[in-house]
Amino acid sequence: MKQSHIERYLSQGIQTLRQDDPQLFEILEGEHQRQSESLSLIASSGGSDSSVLAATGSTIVNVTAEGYPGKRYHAGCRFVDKAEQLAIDRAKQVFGARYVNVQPHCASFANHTVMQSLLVPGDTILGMSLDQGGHLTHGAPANLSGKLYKAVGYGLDSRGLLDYRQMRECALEHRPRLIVCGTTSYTRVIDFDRIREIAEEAGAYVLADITHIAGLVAAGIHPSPIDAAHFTTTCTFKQLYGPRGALIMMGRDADSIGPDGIRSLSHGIQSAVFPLMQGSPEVHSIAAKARAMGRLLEPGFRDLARLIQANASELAAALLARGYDVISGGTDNHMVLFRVPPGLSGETATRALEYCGILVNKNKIPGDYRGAATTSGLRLGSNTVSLRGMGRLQMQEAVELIDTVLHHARSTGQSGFELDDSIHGQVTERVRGLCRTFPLPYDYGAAQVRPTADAVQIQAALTP
Ligand code: DSN
Repeated sequence: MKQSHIERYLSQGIQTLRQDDPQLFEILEGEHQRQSESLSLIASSGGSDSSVLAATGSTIVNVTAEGYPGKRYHAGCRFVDKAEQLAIDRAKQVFGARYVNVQPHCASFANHTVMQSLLVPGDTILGMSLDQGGHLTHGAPANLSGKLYKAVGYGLDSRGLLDYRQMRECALEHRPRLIVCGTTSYTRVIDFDRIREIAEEAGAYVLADITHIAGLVAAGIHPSPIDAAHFTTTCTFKQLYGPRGALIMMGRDADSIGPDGIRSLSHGIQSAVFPLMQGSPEVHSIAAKARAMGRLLEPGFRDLARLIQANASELAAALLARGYDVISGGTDNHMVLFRVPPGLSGETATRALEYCGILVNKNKIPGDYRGAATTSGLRLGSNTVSLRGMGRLQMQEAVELIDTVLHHARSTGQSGFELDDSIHGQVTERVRGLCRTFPLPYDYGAAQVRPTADAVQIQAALTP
């Protein structure tokens, strides 16, 4: 097939970069290799395939396009309009939504945008506390959401499960205008219908931030909040394997009249995204969101989502079998949260594991006496290892390697650690072996980059 204009231009771009700016080229090449050779168990990592990256890097980025399809403030938006409408239509199909806005630059902005469409400074919001698994933008004191609004927090019960009773009590006591749900480290199913019931009783709106579990929701593996919540937000780069950016979605409440008594809630979001919060949208990201949504509609994505969940369960089971304190006793999604052994903090454990090529992140656990920069826990996630086609045996091996490092690493104070060279050498070699055997899909070469449709490989990985 003859190369098209855009194919020539994009491949010329990478060649020019290598030739004219070797300093930057080497940084980018080094990062690509680092990702290939690392065992990423970062819960917020995904993996964008080369077709998503090509859309992100295409010349559509040159278009300034304030406004929405068919209603722009600049000329030259014919193709941008089509790309944005395609992203909207596909996202609606993926999530069963009635309204989608694909312009938010990131999920944090998306959350602020929803708040701006509903609230005035001083209003009360109820969100999960940061140290219980919430997100900064759900009302943390350090974030604008905790400064503009009176933020009240709910959390987990003594079993590490979301405390709906506490949520209800807080809602009835403080009468928030908005209840924010969705978490960054909660490993169990979230009952969005129950949260809506609490909100109805308290006279509040519901915002579900499904940034972490959006892929499981899209695949029908986790209950969807689209109709239960008034507003659903998600980033597009974690479990949706798309570009940096976010979506705001609505289901049955899209046409409900908003707080001003005149406009619908979705109309409120439309004008809150632009012009209230953002100017010209990132049209290249919108094009890449369209591509990512297209990949989610492929039948193989459900297999990948099942693998993500199965792999996380296996990680939790293997940790429990080795005596680790797994918060909530297991997982229903892609995340696992556990306590590090005595003598180590989450910070030293993270550094020691990274030294051996295993990437995780330190995370506070319920009742943690350590701060967020140190922590007593680690959070694991299975999005990227599942994309690589790893399965049950590889999760067991990953936990064996984690256990080896955590039991041999010695804290030297602050965030320092010591690890015997022989342990470092053995673990690093086995990590490299795993990564070589299960390369990231983009190492296969462009022609074969269709991992989410590769049900055969995924089914093979699911087989013990
Ligand atoms: N919210 C952070 C996380 O969960 O890792 C970044 O996306």
